[in-house]
Amino acid sequence: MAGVFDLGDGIRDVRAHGQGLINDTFLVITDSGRNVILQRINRHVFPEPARIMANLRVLAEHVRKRQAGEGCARELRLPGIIPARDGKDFAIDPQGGFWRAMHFLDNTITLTAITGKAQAEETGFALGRFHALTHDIDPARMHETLPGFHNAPAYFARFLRASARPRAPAASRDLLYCLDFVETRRGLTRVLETARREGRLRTRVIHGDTKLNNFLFDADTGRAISLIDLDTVQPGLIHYDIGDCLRSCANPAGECPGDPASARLDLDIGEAILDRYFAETRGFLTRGDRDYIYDAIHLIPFELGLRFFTDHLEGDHYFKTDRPGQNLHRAMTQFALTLSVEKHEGKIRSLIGKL
Ligand code: GN1
Ligand code: MG
Repeated sequence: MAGVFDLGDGIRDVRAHGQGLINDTFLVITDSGRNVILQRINRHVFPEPARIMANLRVLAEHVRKRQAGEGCARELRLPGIIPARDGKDFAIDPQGGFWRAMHFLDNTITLTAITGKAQAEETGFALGRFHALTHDIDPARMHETLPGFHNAPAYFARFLRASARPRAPAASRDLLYCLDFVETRRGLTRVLETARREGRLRTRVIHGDTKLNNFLFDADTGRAISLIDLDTVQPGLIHYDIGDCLRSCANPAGECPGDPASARLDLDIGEAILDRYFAETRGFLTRGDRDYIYDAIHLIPFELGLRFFTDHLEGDHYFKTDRPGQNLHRAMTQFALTLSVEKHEGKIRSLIGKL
């Protein structure tokens, strides 16, 4: 499909790229050595992928104007869209697959784990800057690309349906553990949605998928220069992004450690991320926003564990897997992280208060 896009050059090579669990991603290298990201969007997950591209246009234009106006010292770069030869922002293949192409930001790297305070601060900078740049976009201008994404009570309802189905009699210990873990945390799933419904938290434009490998760092300086994977940019609570960022960046064990029990929240990394995040968002983050940051850090790993677990119960049709049982293992990992957050609740709350 690479040839359908207006690359202005021949194609030397196309290879699989990244570790995304939803879309298929390829790196295209052109004859003159330029790198382009080509993606097939998962249509089972994103019902109307054209909405993604429409949102990207709104985002790019807004961010361009804001950064030009401010002449800011440190820009956050966003990957630019490469249109198809017919001028559209995407192309449909004969099987109905939805493809799009974006510029690859050269001389950048992604990290598999945060190894020090400086990297943690850089992640906090990038997320804070992203929110600072987008907080004044009217969310009504953005489509919902993935309806119900981060609606934890809806995920819980879905879990109840999946867990009510008959199972093989010899349920594993891990499975029974997860059932119990989820059932005892039903109330947690409502915390952010209730605050939103009652007007204590307001809807803004969010990134939606702030895991570590969506942050790009300059290969020479190590500074964060971009946040990529913009498919879930849509109206939502910035708390989802903050919780997801700590979930992913402040757990040194990652999403697939050998032993799920090794997942934990590293308080030093978490503090460095939040410290820098607050510095970037001081201009608009409210007291009320701060009141729910602990809840977000608590909820989002639980929510992802619940999503992995439900996918396991439903037969692994949402997240890509390499082997049976992988989604159960991923769920156990997120639940161990949730437990670690619960264990450190006092410390996390006091560091949020202090920053
Ligand atoms: C999925 O596809 P990817 O890797 O960008 C998922 C996120 C999860 C993440 C966990 C649309 O993101 O919500 O946090 O996996 N994206 C979607 O690795 O469901
Ligand atoms: Mg994604």
